[in-house]
Amino acid sequence: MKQILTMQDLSCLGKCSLTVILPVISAMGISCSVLPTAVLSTHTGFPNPHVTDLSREIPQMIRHWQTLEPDFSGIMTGYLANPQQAALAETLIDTFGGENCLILCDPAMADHGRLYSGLCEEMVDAMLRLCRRADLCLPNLTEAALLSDAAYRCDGDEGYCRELTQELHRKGLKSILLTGMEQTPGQTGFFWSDGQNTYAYSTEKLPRSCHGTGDLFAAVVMGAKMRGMDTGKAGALAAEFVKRSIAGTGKDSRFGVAFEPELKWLTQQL
Ligand code: PXL
Repeated sequence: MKQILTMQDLSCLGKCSLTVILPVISAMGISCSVLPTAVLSTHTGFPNPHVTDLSREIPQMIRHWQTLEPDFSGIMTGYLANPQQAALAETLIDTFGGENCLILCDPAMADHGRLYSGLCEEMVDAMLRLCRRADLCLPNLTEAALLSDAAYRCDGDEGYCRELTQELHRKGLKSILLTGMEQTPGQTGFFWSDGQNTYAYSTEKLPRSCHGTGDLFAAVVMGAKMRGMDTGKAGALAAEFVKRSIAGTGKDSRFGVAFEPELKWLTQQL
């Protein structure tokens, strides 16, 4: 069984990041180790979360793991509590990211045109440096616009996505799966580019947005890549899984998306 390591926060109430990644990766038949960046009482979409920043603990955890020589087939980073943690993620990659280890970076720092509450502007440059280290990056439209210094458009069609990915390649990113593409009204999808080849995928857009769907998408992509799928197929599977999960989520989506009933369907697609 393959083993991956993921570095992101543990938000205790309101499913996102680790509480989404862990069950999805496990259901996909991959073993998942975790490096928590912070423990939050809730995700930052709720007012005034209590945050315990774990930056000081991370170097010691890495040092301990070094004595155990774990073998990771993938390293996946997500929400980081501050810019210094991006440098720690780079150390993690230097230490455990061997030749055959897939590095996936979800620069989970912004949505709907702005940074998540509590994050500072310096996060953008720190995340850009980390994204350069990744084999595959998964920004949404807001994150891609911030990372590439471009104007944000909430209704980004394929042309806009192509421009954003070209600019991100110029900034040093390798393979980019850009989420939130809206080719025509009522559709949502993604645009993938590795600088030479591109691929666009669209599906029906449900008329609501739920918290944690970016993390859910990233988890499925990582799991599917570990199961040998190419990036286009992995993205399409992730998009359909997210859509099914949103469709089954009740009115109050602040507590997260109801992905659990869809896990069986997900495993049947592998
Ligand atoms: O879903 C991304 C995410 C992850 N972690 C925390 C967040 C968010 C989005 O708001 O607040 C703590």
